[in-house]
Amino acid sequence: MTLDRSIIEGCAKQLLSAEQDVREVVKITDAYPQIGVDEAYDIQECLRSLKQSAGVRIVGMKMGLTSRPKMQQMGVDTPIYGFLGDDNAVDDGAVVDTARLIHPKVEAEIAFVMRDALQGPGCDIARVLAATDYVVPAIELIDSRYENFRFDLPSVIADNTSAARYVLGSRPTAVEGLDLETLGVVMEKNGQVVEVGAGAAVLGNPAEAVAMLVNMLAQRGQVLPAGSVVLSGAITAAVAVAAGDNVLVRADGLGTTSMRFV
Ligand code: OOG
Ligand code: MG
Repeated sequence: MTLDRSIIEGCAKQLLSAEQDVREVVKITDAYPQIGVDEAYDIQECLRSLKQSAGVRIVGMKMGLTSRPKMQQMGVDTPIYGFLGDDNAVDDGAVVDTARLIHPKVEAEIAFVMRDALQGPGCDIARVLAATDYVVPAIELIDSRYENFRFDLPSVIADNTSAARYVLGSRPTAVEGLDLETLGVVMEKNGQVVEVGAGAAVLGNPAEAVAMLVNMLAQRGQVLPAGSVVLSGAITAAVAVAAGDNVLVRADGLGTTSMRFV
């Protein structure tokens, strides 16, 4: 089914202004129940073009809903992808202003930084590892533009999978010799452990999420460019944050990364 171009652009503009004005909107499928997954990625691509026209540089991609805890938390059961712009990047340990966010939540993730471009179909874990420059622990801050963080699959895809901010650890680690499946990850909020998990929570291996991303991009005739940052998806459920909070993620052997909220 093809959706009228004016509807695609209208949805993308509405989601962009919701983000800019820090305002919730009703999910797009309430107004347009005919929007499916393909049309939702059309809207996401339109949103990406609008941001690029406004000067945003695309620095990478993210996978979402790759773990059982996240699928259960959000009531959605298929992995999805979104894009990361330089406006989403935050320096390790930096302060994030909650006044610019609607209802922020944080997730513990493993980020891949790609040395080589990857093209699907047929991408697998071995190709991902061979193309990876290094991995680092990451915190993804998600902020759905929808009321009460409630959505269906097409709505969250159109909303760039709730992408808002992310921070990467500052110590790169090569993947050679690393067991990404047993890699333990701990999330602390204000010095208390709030979530724990291991890499295998993400599709059995976080590198599998990167392979899936590459294969999903191929379905739309796209590649994962060299130099991309890839957030491989939350290992644990997402945790709500507010002004005054400090969040730190520690990954076994990879060091830590943190965000502070005002
Ligand atoms: C969708 C984005 C999920 C992840 O890592 O699973 C995501 C959402 O839960 O709002 O980024
Ligand atoms: Mg995420």
